[in-house]
Amino acid sequence: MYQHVQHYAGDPILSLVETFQNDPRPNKISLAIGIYFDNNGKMPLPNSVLTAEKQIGFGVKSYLPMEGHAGFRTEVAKLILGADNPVLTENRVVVVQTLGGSGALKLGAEFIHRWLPQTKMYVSDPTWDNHRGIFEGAGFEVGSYPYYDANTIGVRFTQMCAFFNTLPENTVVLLHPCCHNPTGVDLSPEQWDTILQIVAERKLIPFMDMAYQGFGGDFDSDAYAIRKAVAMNLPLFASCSFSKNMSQYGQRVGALLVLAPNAAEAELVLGQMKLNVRHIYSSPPAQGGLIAYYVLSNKELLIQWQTEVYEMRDRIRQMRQKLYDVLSRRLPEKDFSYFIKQRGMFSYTGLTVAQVQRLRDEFAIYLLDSGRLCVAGLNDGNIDAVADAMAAVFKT
Ligand code: PLP
Ligand code: TYF
Repeated sequence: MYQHVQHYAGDPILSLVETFQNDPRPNKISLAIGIYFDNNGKMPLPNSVLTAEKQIGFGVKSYLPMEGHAGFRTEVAKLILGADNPVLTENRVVVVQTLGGSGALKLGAEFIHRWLPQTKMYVSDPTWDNHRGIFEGAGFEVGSYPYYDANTIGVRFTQMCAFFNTLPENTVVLLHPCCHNPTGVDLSPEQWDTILQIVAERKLIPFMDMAYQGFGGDFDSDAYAIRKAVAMNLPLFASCSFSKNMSQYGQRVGALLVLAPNAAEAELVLGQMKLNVRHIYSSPPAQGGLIAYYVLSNKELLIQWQTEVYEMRDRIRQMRQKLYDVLSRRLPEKDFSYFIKQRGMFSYTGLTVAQVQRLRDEFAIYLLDSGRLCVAGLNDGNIDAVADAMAAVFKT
């Protein structure tokens, strides 16, 4: 009956995690998946989140509404747009609690494809693999725009601007407001100003996917591009995830925000979002939504949580510095400053596929074939081994 079903080769990142798990070498090190690990190599639960979990407890949770927990939706909008953002009182920001950032992307993609059916969309070259899959799954033809420059380990900004300047009205451009996955290479505020000006002039639809708020600069500066797009009154879609910054990976906590031109249209958009949710999974998970609501709505817990995220961010920065220090000492002729300029959990290392393969085969160190390294997987116990091995393969 199912013989005709096409074989699925597996997700490249998740398959590599499996290969790692089956690797018998005791000294193996995984820097492949995008998960934050602490200095002991463990996934930490922030104390603020633990406090919230204890308060919420294990009792029965009823269904949430289709659009999610009302308090969560209000607090998320404040976190992303800034608590005093004037649009918050204009009732034209649609907020839906979603199944992680992935769910927000899917819901946004489905909505745009259904109601603006002629649109094409573009992702950065490269981007998180799943962006393409999610948008193609919603019916989009997905192209890519110039982004990463392998020669400078920076952004091909001139080419990116030129490309945006060719796009027709209502084209969706997927942007990473902070901590670009997979490269770690972000736009500066000035570059955002330029790009968003082009987005406005050409009447493009910016879809900002923010899965790492708090890991780049701070919670406010990481949301710079989103807030600027709101200030410019662009037809913004924004997805966010609490998987990493609240360690809610398995609880599936995220949100989709849409800026509508007015309250009446916001109501229409929300209605269709609810309908779509109803027809796919009826309502989002209660536990994770309540946890995030509890943290975000309690002033002390909010500050404690943000401080805890900044500790994670600072630990990642220390690992970047250490990697830079060791590699620069070992190979003084090479400029490794990109390791400290990149932001967030990931670094495009500049390693070739062959070099990545050598790291895996000879040193049991796992990076993605693209050369992406999860800096948050480094710690005081493994960084010397990783830096030594990288220096060895960089030499070849
Ligand atoms: N968007 C980006 C850029 C990501 O890196 C991720 C997760 O790794 C997601 C979205 C998905 O987030 P979630 O795990 O909450 O679905
Ligand atoms: O490492 C990454 O970029 C992500 C991590 O359900 C991830 O792919 C893994 C599983 C999942 C969502 C995100």
